[in-house]
Amino acid sequence: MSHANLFAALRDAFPTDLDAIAIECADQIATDGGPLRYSWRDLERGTAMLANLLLSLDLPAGSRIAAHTEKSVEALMLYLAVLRAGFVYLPLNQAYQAAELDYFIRDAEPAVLVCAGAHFGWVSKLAFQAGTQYVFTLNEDRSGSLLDRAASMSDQHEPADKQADDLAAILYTSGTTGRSKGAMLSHGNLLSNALTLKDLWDWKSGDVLIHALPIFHVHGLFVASHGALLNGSKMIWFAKFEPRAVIAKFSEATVFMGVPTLYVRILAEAALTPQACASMRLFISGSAPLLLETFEDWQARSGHTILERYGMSETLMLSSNPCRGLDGERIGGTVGPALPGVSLRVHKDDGQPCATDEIGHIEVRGPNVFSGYWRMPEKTQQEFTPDGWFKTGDVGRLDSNNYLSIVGRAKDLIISGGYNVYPAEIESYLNEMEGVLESAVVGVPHPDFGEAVVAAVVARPEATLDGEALIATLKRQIANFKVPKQVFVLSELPRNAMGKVQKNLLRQQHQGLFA
Ligand code: MLC
Ligand code: AMP
Repeated sequence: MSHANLFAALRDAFPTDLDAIAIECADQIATDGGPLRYSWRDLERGTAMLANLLLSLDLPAGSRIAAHTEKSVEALMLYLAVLRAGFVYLPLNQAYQAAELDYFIRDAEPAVLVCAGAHFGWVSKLAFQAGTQYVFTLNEDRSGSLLDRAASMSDQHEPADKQADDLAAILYTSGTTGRSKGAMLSHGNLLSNALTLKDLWDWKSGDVLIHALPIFHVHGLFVASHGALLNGSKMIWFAKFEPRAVIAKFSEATVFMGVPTLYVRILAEAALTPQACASMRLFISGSAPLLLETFEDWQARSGHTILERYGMSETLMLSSNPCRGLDGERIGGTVGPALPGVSLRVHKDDGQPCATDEIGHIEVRGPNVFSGYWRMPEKTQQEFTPDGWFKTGDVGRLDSNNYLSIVGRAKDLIISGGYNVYPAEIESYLNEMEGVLESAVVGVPHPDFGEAVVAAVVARPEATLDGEALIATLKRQIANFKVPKQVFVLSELPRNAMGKVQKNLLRQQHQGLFA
């Protein structure tokens, strides 16, 4: 296919009435005092003007356009404009601090970076030092140089001609041993996954999506946004998740997507009742394990059965519980069968296939699977089997109905509130600190975040450490969600006979810390 631009496919699905509301902001007020609203025409014109702005900069083909901004409809339009103009989108969590951002910018070498005006000083310094040509600002109140410059651009633009395997976005995932890796996703990866989910999740006319997730990860940026756009569905947009306000909007919506923490927080509200959810047809959970308790509580309190699905940055969505009753039952504690067109297998350590219900490594193949890590060919090769399957790093089993259950992770990864935290990265920061001899970071159960980051540190001889002081230092260095909720000072780390730190003992010891 020569014209495989994802934006073109999304735009083809815009309703014929371009003046209909495409996005209604639930937590932002327009100048007339009503809710801030965007029509389909606004999306069409806004993305054309932004695409024309990018093209006016005379950037080389394949240029990366990085966004380190708050969630806003304009930030979503920037993403769509990057696709439209044929460049490569690089979303970055606004919580990232200087050292983290510096790494991404040096690695991805974006030609353009968009950041909040309040951060322009330090962010532009990093970017210009790394060779970025243009730094624009985009603020929560829709002010800033990006929109100022776009305002004088034409609102006509023909989407760039793209092949299915042309790069559309790079999503950074932290590495288990050090450097973060940029997963390269193509127009074809994104479009094939979006089309599969449109059908599987039975998107229909009249559907309205509540969008309450951040837009710098797969879940909010791709799964949720593409789903609504490809169906020409209105989105009720939350710049920040607020459980009571979300419940109040269920009566105007039909579809909601969240990480488990969002479901836990909504369950804590008395306003969650079957009546409040009467117009809803589908609640989807993913990005982290959904506890069976949450699944069952949700059934009892809302009258709806959550559909749990499984995916990752490198592969987009992989498996899903059924949506339509005739496709089967939604089973709590499982992430359902592989998506149509996606192949999924479970293999033993020796590479042999596991029997039904036997636990092993989850490996996948399909049009959704990324082409590799940005500028890391060796790393890419390591993550694929010789016969071309991607090793997810997740551990699970397939039952006799081919439903997958994820039972653990081979990768040393903590998922806190849907965000990935790699212990090795936090340990490297702790080990650099004055007085720290060594450290070990683990995840322990947490009622709100699912898992919470906890660290154990050992002081150098003669040094005295204070856990709170270490936390305060980390808060100035790394994104807030990565900072350990507690740091324990130990005289030594538990080790096995081979000298390896026994993280499982640390986990066991602090199992009940947040119970
Ligand atoms: C915030 N905090 C967290 C945290 N989020 N701590 C641990 N884990 C998290 N996820 C901390 C802050 O540092 C702060 O600490 C305190 O909690 C309050 O911060 P906040 O900013 O007010 O929190 P809040 O806005 O309420 O954020 C919580 C949240 C957010 C659950 C809404 O984390 C969130 O949106 N998570 C979703 C992530 C997501 O979209 N993941 C998808 C990845 S895609 P202090 O100490 O400063 O007070 C993927 C693939 C797939 O995985 O399959 O989908
Ligand atoms: P990310 O790198 O942010 O894309 O995170 C991907 C990881 O999130 C996967 O490899 C899984 O470990 C985890 N994940 C995603 N969905 C689920 C789910 N439904 N249940 C358990 N883990 C999940």
